[in-house]
Amino acid sequence: MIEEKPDWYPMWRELGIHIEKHDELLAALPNAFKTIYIDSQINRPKNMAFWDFIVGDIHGLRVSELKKAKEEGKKVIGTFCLYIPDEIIVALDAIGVGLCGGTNFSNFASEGLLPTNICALIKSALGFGIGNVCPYFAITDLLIGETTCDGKKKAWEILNDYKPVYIMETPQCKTRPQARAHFIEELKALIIKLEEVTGKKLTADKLKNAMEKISKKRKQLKRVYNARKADPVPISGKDGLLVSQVTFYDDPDRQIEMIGKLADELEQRVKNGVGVTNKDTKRILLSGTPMAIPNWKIHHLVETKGAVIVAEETCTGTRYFQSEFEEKMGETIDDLVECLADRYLGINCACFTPNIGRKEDIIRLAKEYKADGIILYTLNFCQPYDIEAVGLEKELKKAGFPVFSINTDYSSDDEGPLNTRIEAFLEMLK
Ligand code: BJ8
Repeated sequence: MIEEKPDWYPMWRELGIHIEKHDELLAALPNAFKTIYIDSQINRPKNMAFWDFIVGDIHGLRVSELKKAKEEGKKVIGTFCLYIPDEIIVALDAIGVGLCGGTNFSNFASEGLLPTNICALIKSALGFGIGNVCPYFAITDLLIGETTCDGKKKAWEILNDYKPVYIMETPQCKTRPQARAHFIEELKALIIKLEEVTGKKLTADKLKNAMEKISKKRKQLKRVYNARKADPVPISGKDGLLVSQVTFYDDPDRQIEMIGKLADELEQRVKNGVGVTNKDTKRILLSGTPMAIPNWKIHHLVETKGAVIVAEETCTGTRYFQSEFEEKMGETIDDLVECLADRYLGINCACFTPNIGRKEDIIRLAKEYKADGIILYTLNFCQPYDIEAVGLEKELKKAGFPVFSINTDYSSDDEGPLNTRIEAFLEMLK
């Protein structure tokens, strides 16, 4: 499929992309993908061909669709956090694109703008935003930031010098009634901002339809994750992660269809006892900071050592689909916004305090997915997840799970020591 790609250069030039840097990026990605996905895996589900195509054509088909939609008058809205509801964007006939960066390739553009002790995700996202190497950034009409962690909060101020950025204020203590009330007001303010940008008026019908559509996408992804509870596991952790990563920027209708087909195949595999590894392979639950595409580092290290990652308690994993709408969503915009607020406040991100739900989630998931061990994964300099990892390690061990904490970034410099430590951890698992 990669050989059949049309010539996308005119489109990239039109978007103002830094072609030389972009070529370097696109030369590196297929090689990494081939090593990590094609050469090191066996018996992959046949429906993964769709995701292979999507990665092979990462800046092609989808970007051309976005460009066409813009020519037809639609707006493209970039987001960086799971707390920004796609439902509102879709209901206003706009297109949402999740933009976090998962590679240090773009750091050349953010160097000097940020202190060195900032997490790799922020450096990468800011670099992509400023360096004109990412057509998804280039095509957006508006970026929506949020007040989750301190690093992101301040990064939006820098990004705002290059692109229009709207900040949504997410509460810090979400369990308080006044925090819920404030979040509802923030959602309403977001609606007003997006109405202004799109030139469209939100109606209850449009919002309800969008909520049903995005909820359907989440439910299909949940089916894929549910299949990963089986032993032998029907899909690798790498492929499970890739499916999650792509949901952030691909067309929601296509995602519903393609994830649905993959889920059908996986459920059939489970019935037939077909796996990508042998039964009784060591099973790992990974929990921590999100892994934006193409961050496949830990999955590759773990899975080339004969173990398998069975789930990710991350925003590019179970947090994406875990919390769902109440059955009765309501009929008015006010009802629906409340329903949205409750669903989104159910996401257990370390930026919130207290965040007791995350510990409960990890223990529940470790049991449901029959994990032999838990890896707590933190990007260097991510204070919220790093601090939570200290307490979580103790609590999870107390609950009987072997735990291994990893602090790392996007570079390959620490792969040697990490390999040794991961090997030692896997060996001690029963
Ligand atoms: S809901 S996890 S997507 S905030 S890794 S930038 S926290 S310093 S990404 Fe996140 Fe929303 Fe929470 Fe999810 Fe800051 Fe940490 Fe960096 Fe992070």
